[in-house]
Amino acid sequence: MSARHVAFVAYQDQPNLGIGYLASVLVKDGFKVEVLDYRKGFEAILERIREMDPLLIGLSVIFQHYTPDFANLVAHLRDNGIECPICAGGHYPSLERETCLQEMPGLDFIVRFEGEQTLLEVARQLRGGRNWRNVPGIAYLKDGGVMDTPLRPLAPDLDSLPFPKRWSLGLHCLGIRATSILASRGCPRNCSFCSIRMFYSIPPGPVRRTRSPENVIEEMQQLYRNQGVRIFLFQDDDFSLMTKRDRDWTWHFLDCLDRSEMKGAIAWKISCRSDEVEPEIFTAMRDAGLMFTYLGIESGHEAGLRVLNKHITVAQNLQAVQTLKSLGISFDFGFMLFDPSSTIDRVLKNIRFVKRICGDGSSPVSFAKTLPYAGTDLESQMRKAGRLRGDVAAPDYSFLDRKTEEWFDYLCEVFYPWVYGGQSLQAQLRWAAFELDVLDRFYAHAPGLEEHRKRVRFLTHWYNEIYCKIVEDSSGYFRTPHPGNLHALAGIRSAAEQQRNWIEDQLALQRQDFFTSAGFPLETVLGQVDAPS
Ligand code: B12
Ligand code: SF4
Repeated sequence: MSARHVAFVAYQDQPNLGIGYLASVLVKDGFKVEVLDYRKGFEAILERIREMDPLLIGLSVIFQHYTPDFANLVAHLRDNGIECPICAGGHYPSLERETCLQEMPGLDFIVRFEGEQTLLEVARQLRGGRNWRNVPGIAYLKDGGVMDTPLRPLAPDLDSLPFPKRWSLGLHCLGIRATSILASRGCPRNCSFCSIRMFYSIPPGPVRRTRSPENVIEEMQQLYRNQGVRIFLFQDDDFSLMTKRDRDWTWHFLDCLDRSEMKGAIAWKISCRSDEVEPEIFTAMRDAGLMFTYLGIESGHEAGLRVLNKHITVAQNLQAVQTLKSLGISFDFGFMLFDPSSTIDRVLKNIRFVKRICGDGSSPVSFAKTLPYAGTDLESQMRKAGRLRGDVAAPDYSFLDRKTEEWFDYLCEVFYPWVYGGQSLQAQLRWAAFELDVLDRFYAHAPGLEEHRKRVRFLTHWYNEIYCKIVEDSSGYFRTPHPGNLHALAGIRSAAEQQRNWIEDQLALQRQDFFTSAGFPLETVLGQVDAPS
C-alpha cells in the first residue's frame, strides 16, 4: 500500500479520542490512517501492518499498566521484520520517557504530551524522506542517553483542531447510540494520585483549555445528524464548573444546546469534583439532558482526602451526593477504599461513608487501592518514604502496618470476581444502572419500568450491603491475628461467593423478565459493537 499510511495500535473501549484527534490532523494533511485494536492480538496486528506497509506506527500507551504488553508487541513486530519507525505517546511515555524507551528497545521515539502537531511534523518529515530527529516534542535514545528536542507548547486553541475521527461508533445502550467527546483538556487541581496535572503542566501553556461552546455543539450536531448519536459521554478530566469563568462557559453551552435541534432529544454524562455540584447549574444541566455524573469522591475520611490532596471535605462529598439525588441525576463515583493513609480503622470509616451515600442502592461501590502512577506526587511521596514497590505494570506501595497489608491481600482475593473486568458483578450492576437512565430518558413508558428500577436498586443495595459486611466482619480477624481465624475467614469468603452468585443470577433473571415483557428485541438488549472500520 502507499507509503503515506500511518498505523495506530490503541485500546478502544469507547472511541479513543487521543488517537481520533491525531488521526484527523494526519488525514487532513493527506495521510491514510488506520487504528488496530490492541486487543486483537499480536498476530492479527502484525498481519495487518504487513499488508499496510505503513510509514509509521504509533502506539497509544494511555494506560501505564499496558506498557509491558506494548513492549512485547514492539519486540514481536521487530522480530518479524517490521522496520518502519515506531513511536509511542500518552501519559506514561510522556512523563517517563527514558524508562519507557529503555523498556521498549524496538521503539524509535516518544511523542511527549499533546501529540497532534508533533506527530504531523514527524509524518511529514518521513513522507519527504527527511530526518525526523529535530522535530520539537519528541525524545529518543542516543549513545545510551535520552535526547529531548524542545518541548512543544500545548495547543493554544482547541477550536482549531479538526473534530476527532471515531472508529468505534458501535457503543450503544438499548439501541441508543453513544459516543465519547471532549469539551476541554486538563485540570488545574493537583490531586496527588492523578497524572493529569503533571501531563498538562510540564509543557508551556495553560493547564486547562476549553473549546468554545459553539464548537462543541457543532461536533455534537454532526454526530447527532450523521451518526445518530443520542448519548454524549463527556470525558473531560473535570467538566467546566470550577471557576466563575467555567460556569459561564457551561451556562453558555446550555444556551447553545437549547437553541439546537438536539434540544430534548439527547442525554449526556460528565465527570466533576464534589465541590462543583451546585443545585442551580445542575438543575439547568439536568433539564438539558444531563443524566449521569461521575464524581471524584475518592475517600470517605479526612485523612484520606488529605493524603490524596483533594482539597475537599467529607461534608462536601456528602452534600454533592445529596444534591444529585435530590435532582434525580444518577451518579457513580471514584472511590478508593484503601489509600496510603489506610489503617483498619480508617477503612472502616470509609465503609460507614459508603453506607451513607449508596446504602440505598443508588450506585455499586468499587474496591480499589490508590496506585502511585508515574509522575504523580503520590509516587514521589512513596519513593521518599521508602514505601514504593511493584513495577510499571503494577505500581504499588506498602501500607503503614502489616495487619492492613494482610487484610488488603485477603480482600483482594475475595473481591476479585466482584469488581474486576467487564463481566464482574459490579460492571453488570453499573450497566443495569446505566440502562435505567437510558430507559428513563428514551423509553419512559416501558411497561414495568418502576418495578424493574426497584429490583435493580434492591440488588445494588444488597451488593453494597454484603460488600460492607465482608469488610467489617473480616476486619476483626486481622486486627487480632490468631491461627484459628483462617477457618472463619474461609467461611466469610465462601458465603461472599454464594451471595455474589445469587445477586448475579437475580440480576440476569430480572433483566430478562423485564426486557422480554416490555417487548425489547433480544439484539437490542444485548447490544452490538460494530467492528472498527
Ligand atoms: C476516557 C478514559 C477512559 C475510558 C477508556 C478510553 C478508551 N480509549 O477506550 C475508560 C472509562 C474505559 C477508562 C478506563 C480506565 N482508566 Co481512564 N481515562 C480516560 C480519560 C478520562 C480520557 C482519555 C482521553 O480521551 N483523553 C483526551 C486525549 C485528547 O488525550 P490523550 O489520550 O492523553 O492523548 C493525547 C496525548 O497523550 C498524545 N497521545 C496519546 N496517545 C498517543 C499515541 C501516539 C502514537 C502519539 C504520537 C501521541 C499520543 O496525543 C494525544 C492528543 O493530544 C483519561 C484522562 C485523560 N485526560 O487522558 C483517563 C486515564 C487515561 N485513565 C486512567 C485510568 C487509571 C483508568 C483505569 C485504570 C481506571 C480504573 N481503575 O479502572 C481504567 C483502565 C481501563 C483498562 N482497560 O485497563 C488514567 C491513566 C493513568 C496512567 N498513567 O496510566 C487517566 C490518565 C486518568 C487519570 N486521572 O490519571 N478510561
Ligand atoms: S483527580 Fe480530578 S480534580 Fe484531581 S487533578 Fe485529576 S482531574 Fe483534577
